[in-house]
Amino acid sequence: MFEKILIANRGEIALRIQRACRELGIKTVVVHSEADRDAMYVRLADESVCIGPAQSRDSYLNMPALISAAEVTDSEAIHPGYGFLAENADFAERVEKSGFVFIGPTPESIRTMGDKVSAKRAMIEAGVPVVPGSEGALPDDSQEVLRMARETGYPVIIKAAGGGGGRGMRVVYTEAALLNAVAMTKTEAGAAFNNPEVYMEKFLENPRHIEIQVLADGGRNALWLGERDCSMQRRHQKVIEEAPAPGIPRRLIERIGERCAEACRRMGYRGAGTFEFLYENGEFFFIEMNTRIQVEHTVTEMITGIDLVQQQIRIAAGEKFTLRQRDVELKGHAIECRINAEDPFKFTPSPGLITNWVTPGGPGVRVDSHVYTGYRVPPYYDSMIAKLITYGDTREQAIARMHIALSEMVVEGVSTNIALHRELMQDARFHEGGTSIHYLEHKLSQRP
Ligand code: MV4
Repeated sequence: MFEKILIANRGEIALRIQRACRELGIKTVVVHSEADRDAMYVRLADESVCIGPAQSRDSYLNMPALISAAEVTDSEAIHPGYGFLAENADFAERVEKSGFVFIGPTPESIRTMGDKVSAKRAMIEAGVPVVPGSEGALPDDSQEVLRMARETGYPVIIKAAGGGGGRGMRVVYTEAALLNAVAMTKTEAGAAFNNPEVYMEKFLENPRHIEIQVLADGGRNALWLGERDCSMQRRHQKVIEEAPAPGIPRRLIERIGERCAEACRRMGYRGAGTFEFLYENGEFFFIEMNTRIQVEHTVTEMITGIDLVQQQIRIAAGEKFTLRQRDVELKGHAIECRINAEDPFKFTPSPGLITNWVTPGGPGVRVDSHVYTGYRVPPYYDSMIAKLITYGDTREQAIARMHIALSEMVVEGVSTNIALHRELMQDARFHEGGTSIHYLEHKLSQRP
């Protein structure tokens, strides 16, 4: 096992990784920007290194500074967390070339999945169902593009190969609008991702967003750890996630999960990963793979009892990965509410000093947060300040516990979305389960 790991991230995930390290007896180095100097998790680390000014590009995205920090502290491995450089294949490569272990997949896997066209191709080869469409980048021949769209059937969606997470896409409803939309998406993609390649998919109008968690050792042992429903979102920001996904037949999910695990074996995938699907009319369609630990990994931890961050570290250290599919038991139900420091109506960030912070507790309640009374939420980064997770034997119990936990929670000094979460815990459609990716935005648009 490693003796010392450098954590190349901030906020709650930096603390989450620190906790996993502590349990494994690993010393931690936390890097921080000038804006995060006084954070408690920085003080709690065995060592800390300031890597630059507040702006992410000068600190958390500064590859030479991160690698120097690993060198001067004699760290053996780097955990990238999520966001920042977590899915940057060049960073993973530079980490390895500098003699450190990157806690994550190989640069090659990150690169393949980062290109959504090559990711889709890999899934087709592995027998994972994908959204029907161009099965590759769109050709230059307009007649051919028109023919593909006719065959796919309108509406179609044009997506940038270098995009993902909602960036670089355009929906097309008519043939008259197609070629112009393709040209515009290509131009934007070239500018934004340095890759003008685009592809075409059938546009699914009212799907759910369901994802499968995997863990793999880079060889033949690859497991899937159930699914998560992440449909409750606004502007591509997830708001609530839960596991398992309500109302989807178990045998269907098992079949998809097995396909994902098999895809990992074929790719030699190493570490934790997530296969994202759209689910509509009883069918799964792959859209993207995330090659990192995700914010919502917690709900999977709650229903499996498996510490995913520890598993990432064990796999990266080359420990024999002994977990087997039959050891993965999905039990109970977990829900995560992302608590953001934001305006409850306009959703604009609400940074500032937290003058009072009281977190809930009791059976089945977990709070992942780096925040405390007297903490100042910096204006430079993501506005998420806590993840509130509840567990129950049933979905109803998890919801009831979440509603109580939200009532117990006190945050003063900054605005938050706690009231929205409380409203959602009493929403009839949420209680039914199975709302689509458009539900929250629709509900918000109906507000007085
Ligand atoms: C789609 C889609 C409908 N049909 N693809 C948005 C984020 C990116 N990961 C893929 N996205 C979508 N792809 C087809 N063929 C609808 C979306 C989409 C979406 C997907 C997941 C979660 C939230 C979303 C919000 C709007 C659109």
